Amino acid sequence: MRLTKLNRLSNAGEWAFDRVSDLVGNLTETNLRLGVTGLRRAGKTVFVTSLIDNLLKAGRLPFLDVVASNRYQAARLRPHPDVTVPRFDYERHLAAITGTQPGWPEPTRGLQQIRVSIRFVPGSTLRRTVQPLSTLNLDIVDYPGEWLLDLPLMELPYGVWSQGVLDLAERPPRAALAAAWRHWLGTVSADLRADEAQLREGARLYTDYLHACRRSSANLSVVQPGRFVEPGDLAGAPLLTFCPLPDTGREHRRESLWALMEQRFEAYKSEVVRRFFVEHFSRLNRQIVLVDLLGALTAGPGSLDDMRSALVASLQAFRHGRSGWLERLIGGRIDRVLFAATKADHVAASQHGNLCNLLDLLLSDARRAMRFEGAQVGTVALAALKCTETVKTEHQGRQLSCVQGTPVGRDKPTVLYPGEIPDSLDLFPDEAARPYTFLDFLPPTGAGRDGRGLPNIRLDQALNHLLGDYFA
Ligand SMILES: Nc1nc2c(ncn2[C@@H]2O[C@H](COP(=O)(O)OP(=O)(O)OP(=O)(O)O)[C@@H](O)[C@H]2O)c(=O)[nH]1
Ligand SMILES: [Mg+2]
Repeated sequence: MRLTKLNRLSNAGEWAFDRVSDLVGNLTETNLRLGVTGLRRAGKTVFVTSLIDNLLKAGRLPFLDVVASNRYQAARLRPHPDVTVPRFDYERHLAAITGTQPGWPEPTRGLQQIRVSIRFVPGSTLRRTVQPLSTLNLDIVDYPGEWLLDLPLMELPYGVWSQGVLDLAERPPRAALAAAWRHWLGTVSADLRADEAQLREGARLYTDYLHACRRSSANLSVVQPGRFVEPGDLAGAPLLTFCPLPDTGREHRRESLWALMEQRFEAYKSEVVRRFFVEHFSRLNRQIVLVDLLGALTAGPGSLDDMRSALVASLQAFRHGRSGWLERLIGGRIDRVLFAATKADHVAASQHGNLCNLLDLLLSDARRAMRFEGAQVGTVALAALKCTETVKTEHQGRQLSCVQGTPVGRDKPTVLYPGEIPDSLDLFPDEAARPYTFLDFLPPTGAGRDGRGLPNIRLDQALNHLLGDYFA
């Protein structure tokens, strides 16, 4: 059966989608789980919102092969088969971005997921003969970035985790933030019998320290365990009443402070972290790692190192490598990964090449390890929502590439010269120097009102890498 070419735009597209469903009764569907990985404020929620909006409207993905070759029919949101997890509130996030007073979605406080089904004409003649129209169900979860940092805990015994946290807390800028908790540690003995009140007090002071890290202008990423600062539905649960302790080197008696803390830590690992991983991350097929490199450059050298170690440790929890058809079906290995420097619209287009190179350099070991396992790895500089335009201005006889957009806190578009992105990791002249200031922008007024999808930078290229072969 030859299908007529369908209008892709919004309502007409939905109508066409229904008609096609009726016409083609026997479709086989492929499910693909995309892992959107990123630390706090990396841009996950905005990315998922823009991804869905652009797939639904498909008017701003010119270089996505399946669109360019006119094989993209339409997409629509469908109920997720797992009805126990709240749905990703795409409509609310989109409304925040495109409202009369454009703003950003709130930080994510819990788990949400969504399924978008994409219908397309297969690229290969053979596949088309057997199946004129195919469906790809794309499943995505969104979660607070803080929870990602829990994944490395799965492999760590309590003593090793404690020592790592204590070492970090001794050094600036954390030492000052951890002062009250470290003082408390000096007043207790890990070997003595402990009661619930002591556990609660330790956990409270440690949580205060984690909140202080999160608030710090140094933009610290290593904030563990994630549920201490973003508890979701676990607020107040005894599972969250533990903290790291210095090891005395002696044997720890039952009911000692150490033994009780260790029990809670192990329960947290199995009840919270492992469950989160198994239910939502263990069967991913593809992964995009969103990195707010510009935010880390603005915050200074400590922030960049901190972000790198947090990301590298988290990525080790995932299984990367080549996967055959069976693994694709049941999940288990991530065979394509894309590292993305987000918010590329903060800098002029001429800087995107350097931004990409810098991300490559920063995470080169992680990329190599994934490649070694057989995964295909790419890097891109993207903006899920393009909030600025690149404009040229002249300054003292020199042509400068600037960006024009409305910075957060202002009410009018402004032309700014955000500076240049370095092309090496030798970024900061000295420890205290902060030579980079990349401002945050508001979403542009009227974004996406033309019904073509949210304006973006290189979302189509990202999708080609992540999903392209599924559309073949
Ligand atoms: N200019 C620009 N800013 C962006 C873009 N994406 C995200 N941002 C900015 O980054 C902030 C965080 O984005 P989110 O998508 O909420 O980040 P997240 O990773 O979901 O953060 P958590 O929910 O806290 O884990 C937004 O409030 C915006 O200020 C983008 O494409 N362009
Ligand atoms: Mg979010």
